[in-house]
Amino acid sequence: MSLKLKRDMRNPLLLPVPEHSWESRFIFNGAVVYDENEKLFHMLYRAMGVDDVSRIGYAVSTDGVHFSRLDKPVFSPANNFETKGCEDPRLTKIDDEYYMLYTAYSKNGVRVSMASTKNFITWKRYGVILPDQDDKDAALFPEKVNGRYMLYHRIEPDIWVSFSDDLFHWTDHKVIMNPRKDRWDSLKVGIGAPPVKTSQGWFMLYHGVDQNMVYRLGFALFDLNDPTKLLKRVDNPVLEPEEDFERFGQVPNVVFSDAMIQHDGNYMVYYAGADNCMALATIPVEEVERELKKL
Ligand code: BMA
Repeated sequence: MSLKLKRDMRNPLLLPVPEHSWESRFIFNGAVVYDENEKLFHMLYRAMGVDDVSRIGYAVSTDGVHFSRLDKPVFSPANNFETKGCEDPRLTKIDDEYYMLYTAYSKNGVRVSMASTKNFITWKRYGVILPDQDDKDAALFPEKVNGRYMLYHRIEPDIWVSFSDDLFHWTDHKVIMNPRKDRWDSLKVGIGAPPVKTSQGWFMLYHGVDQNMVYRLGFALFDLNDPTKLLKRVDNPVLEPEEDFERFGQVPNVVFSDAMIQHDGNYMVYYAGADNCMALATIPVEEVERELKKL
């Protein structure tokens, strides 16, 4: 049996809001965290409106399905690296602070940038944190591994890892995962959500792109003590564009995720359909554990 994510019947969960000029056209690629104390799901999503610049909007939910949204963006371009937008947030809680890695987009290309918040409204901005070259799809580990912070990022076409002692200075950049020839992830790969720590290893959701530019999602497992070491990779995609809202939109044939959380015995994967709207798909944790053991 191959692992498949199950779509929520209420998809799509969030759509653009025509009355809000900053999010009137597309909303997608949302980061989601669940706060155990507040019992709330917090979402930061990428929004595009009349000026084609990406900003970050905020939504909150008690059940992970019905979200209430603010009518203004909570994070907008603020420097020369971001003139074309702040894209694709990924959230990781470290101590009592949420760190957001995002793509800063300008005429110079894409760069990995970082900001942090405690309330999703007010921010500390740290700017570009990785070397000055095209780089995106970055996600922080939720804890130090062997005494150092780690993040995954993507320099085309591979997934890379970098290390830091303080979260701000990143070194020892190294490739950890490549595209696979003649497969659904043959052109490029990139991290989906920040990796989740499990007893079997660091569990990773990633996206793969094929020669026809179809975006699909897959699972991989990395060594617990050395997350530069790829242990297993599921053969087939766990989600691929099938529904109309995934096949038609700003960019056709795309399922793209920035968020996977463990909640009530399930992995909840928040993903975007066709760079257009937000949706949810889930899979029982126990099923993933069982199937990964067989690989
Ligand atoms: C990637 C990113 C994502 C987007 C995807 C599919 O390169 O730009 O924001 O969802 O392409 O278009």
